[in-house]
Amino acid sequence: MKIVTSIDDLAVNGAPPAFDEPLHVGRPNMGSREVFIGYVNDIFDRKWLTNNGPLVRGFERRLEDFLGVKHCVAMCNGTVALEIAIRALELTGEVIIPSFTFIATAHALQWQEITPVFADIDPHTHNLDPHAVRRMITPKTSGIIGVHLWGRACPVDELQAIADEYGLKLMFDAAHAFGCTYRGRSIGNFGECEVLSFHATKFFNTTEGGAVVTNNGELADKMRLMRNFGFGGMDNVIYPGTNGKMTEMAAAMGLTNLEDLNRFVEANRRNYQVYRESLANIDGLKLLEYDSKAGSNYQYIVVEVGDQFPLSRDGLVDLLHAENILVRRYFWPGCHNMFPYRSYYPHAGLLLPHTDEVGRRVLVFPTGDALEGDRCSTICALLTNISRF
Ligand code: T4K
Repeated sequence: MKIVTSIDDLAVNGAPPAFDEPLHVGRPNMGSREVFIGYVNDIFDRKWLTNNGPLVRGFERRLEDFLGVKHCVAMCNGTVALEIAIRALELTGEVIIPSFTFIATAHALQWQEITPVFADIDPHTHNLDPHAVRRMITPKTSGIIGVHLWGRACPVDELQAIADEYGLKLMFDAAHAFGCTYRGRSIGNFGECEVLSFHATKFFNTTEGGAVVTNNGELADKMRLMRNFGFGGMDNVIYPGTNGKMTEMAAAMGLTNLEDLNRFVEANRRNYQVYRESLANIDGLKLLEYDSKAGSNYQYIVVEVGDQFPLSRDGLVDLLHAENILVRRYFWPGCHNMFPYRSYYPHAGLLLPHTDEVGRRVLVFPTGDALEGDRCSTICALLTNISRF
């Protein structure tokens, strides 16, 4: 473990870094190589690569069982899954979303000429503030997309009450929340539908991949048509559609990784506990705590860098990157400050004070099963030493 007693021991000042190899946020969790190769051998023998193959169908059934949801429609990635869900729900005009999210949430609307309207977040949870959502409703609003940021459920009941009161459709971007719960029920069961991402950087991955899960059979059928160009049978197109299909290789990775899901969660939970105990003693670093009553995948280690810390958030980023700890500033500076939204709404920040404040402070640290051994403790020891300079 690197010992830091003075600023000369820091890599930014020319000393060797704490880690020889970069530690990434989003290093993929990998299941068994042998199990995956077994699936790949079957794919080679079967010569069935995509278009609703047996592994994709098996993967969908496994997710339905795991989440306790009636329908899972697997897709090529989370962004296309969002686009298809939005279109299947016939959202139009304006849709309310948080700005403090990955850009895909906003782009999935803008891509289909629907206006994303940004509502502010609760600074304690980083999730949508229902009061702020209420303020953004106009006669053009057709829906709300809640995002379960960092895997913490957003205020589902409050958002549903607003949607019911105003006759809006509510769906969720659950890209971070696979394996999480809200009030004892799996995420995936709320709103009209929920969208999952299985991108390589998610704690559970299918290389690229995603899914829409819903308890509404009619909606699921519509999305199945939409992900396959609208084919209702051979030579028979009955709906406008796109290509949102998951491949057999992606499903093979998903089926492989499902077998190790508990190990991934356990590794994340252990890492989270190390960060939690160590950061509790450091002034100016605040770990976003997971709700101990809710099931979580613990996939993001989210820290706010406050004024009491001797370095600014960005100064800390430079210092840690030099040590090969590749922390990320997710989701700074907020969608409203990114192209094209910053030119559409140059004054949006006036209504998004918490988004701007949290965005300026937030830093996401590496975790996952790649952080085995005492790597977490080394990161925390380094932070403790820095805090004393
Ligand atoms: N909604 C929300 C709320 C989301 O967060 C996302 C995606 C979506 C929707 C859309 O779902 P998808 O269409 O992606 O399924 C990453 C991911 O690309 C993105 O999936 C994710 N959210 C977002 C939060 O993070 P970047 O730009 O940070 O990726 P990148 O390439 O910088 O990778 C992050 C780190 O992971 C790097 O340090 C390298 C490491 N890495 C990455 C890959 C791909 C690896 O070690 N191995 C790898 O294979 O966006």
